[in-house]
Amino acid sequence: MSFYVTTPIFYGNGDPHLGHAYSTMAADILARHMRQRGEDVFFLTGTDEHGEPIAQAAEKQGITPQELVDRSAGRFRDMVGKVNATNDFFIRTTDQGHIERVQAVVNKVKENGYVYEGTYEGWYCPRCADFKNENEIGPGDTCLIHEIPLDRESEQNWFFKLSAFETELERLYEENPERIQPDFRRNEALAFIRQGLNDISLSRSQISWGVPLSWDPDQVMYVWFDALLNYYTALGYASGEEDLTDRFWPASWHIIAKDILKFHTVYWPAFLMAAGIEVPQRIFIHGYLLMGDKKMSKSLGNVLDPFEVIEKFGADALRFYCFREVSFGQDGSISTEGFETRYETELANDFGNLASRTLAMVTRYRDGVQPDAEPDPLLAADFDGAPARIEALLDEAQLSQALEEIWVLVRRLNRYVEEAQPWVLAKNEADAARLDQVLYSLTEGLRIVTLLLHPWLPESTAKLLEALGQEDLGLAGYGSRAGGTKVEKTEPLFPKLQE
Ligand code: ME8
Repeated sequence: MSFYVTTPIFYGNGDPHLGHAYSTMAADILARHMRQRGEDVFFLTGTDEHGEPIAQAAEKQGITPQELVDRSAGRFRDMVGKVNATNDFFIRTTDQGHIERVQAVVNKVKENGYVYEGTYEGWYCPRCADFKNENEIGPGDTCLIHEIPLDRESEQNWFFKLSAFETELERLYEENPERIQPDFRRNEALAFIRQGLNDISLSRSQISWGVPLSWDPDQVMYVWFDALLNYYTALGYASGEEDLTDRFWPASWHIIAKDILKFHTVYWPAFLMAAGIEVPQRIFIHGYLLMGDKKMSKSLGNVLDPFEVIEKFGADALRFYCFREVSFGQDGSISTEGFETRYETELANDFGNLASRTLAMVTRYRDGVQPDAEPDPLLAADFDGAPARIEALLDEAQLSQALEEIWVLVRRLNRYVEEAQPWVLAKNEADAARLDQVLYSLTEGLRIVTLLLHPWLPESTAKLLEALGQEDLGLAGYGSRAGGTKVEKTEPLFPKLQE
């Protein structure tokens, strides 16, 4: 089965921050998990490089827009690597391959009769690149999101007949509620659609930094359509030779945050319908990571720097913390103190110690060979069906619930050590068979949780799996590997923090 997951493409006029890293890590967790299941995976991320804010930022810095986006694409690519994301392609909307395909799709939308010429008159937020409806306007004609004055715009341009898709969109989500997750976000999308949809500008005439319309090159495409189309165009040229569209479209999941819900759940499927292209299967809308109770944002100056965290603790710790601390889908606060607590108590103690204790005992009592014994039935009940449960949760992109289920097993193994007391059994030759069983079961349980944890903790689990003599990453059930494998001790996976 093919599995195609995307992140938003981030604005190429800023620096990557933890919010961008968050969506990237989320998509990567799903991609890695699906590869473990043997699926045919494609994972896309990239940068959104056209539009007014970018042209303005470049002008301020005295450089060309192209120079500006070249620099920031480098920084975003770097972020993707640092969080250890395994994207298959990094799309830039200034790629020639993207531009050509955007033009082809928009021509199709026009051919199909959904484009007309008109005058736009209304309020526009340059930071959102969004035309605002009455109920999206704050006091004094300001943007509710950015709290800046809106521009009154009046210009002659091409329109997209969004209104023609009202009924079809409503039906899409009523008949297939799973398409937008979590459920409360689907209700938001439906509420927006049911208010009635106005046609929107498809092009802008006062901006030149964008994709020109082929039938009217004085106009550039409205940046949101250009940007949204990345998910589709990338498949056409990402691999160089093979066109991957048939293999991966429609996307399995678009991962985004709530700020861009309307664009993804309303504009995007409508545009695809107008072009006669299948709509994406599912959209997961996560919340915001907040510092205290404030949104993290560059303009508010309260950004927790993911690069610093990774430098100090490694990417695994960040990947773990974000999905453990904040339930994926909800808003949630993060903090340095919270991070340190989870690092110590959960990564270093619960998981790190379990791993080092287990490997140390097998080394000490059984010369580093996992004994061959029947799996202890005491653990079987807890591990029964565990991979299938995690798979089912991850099919719904429930990243935090899946992690919690795995953590229950990590804790169960720690309790098992305390209950079984291998160090007591080791003192008495008569308990040798029982010690074999305990060490077999513990090592086997550790192998299962390590495989399950791999998408969140790719680096440390890779080390641990090597120490466990486990070569492939395929998910496995408790008791599926017989004993006899040589294991090795490891350095602490999550070293204690130095003051
Ligand atoms: O909107 N918490 O780009 P953008 C969690 N170019 N996620 C956050 C976050 C936070 N505090 N802050 C940002 C754009 N994000 C457009 C997208 S897609 C066709 C075009 C993440 O650079 C989250 O994924 O403003 C959010 O949707 C995205 O960054 C916005 O990135």
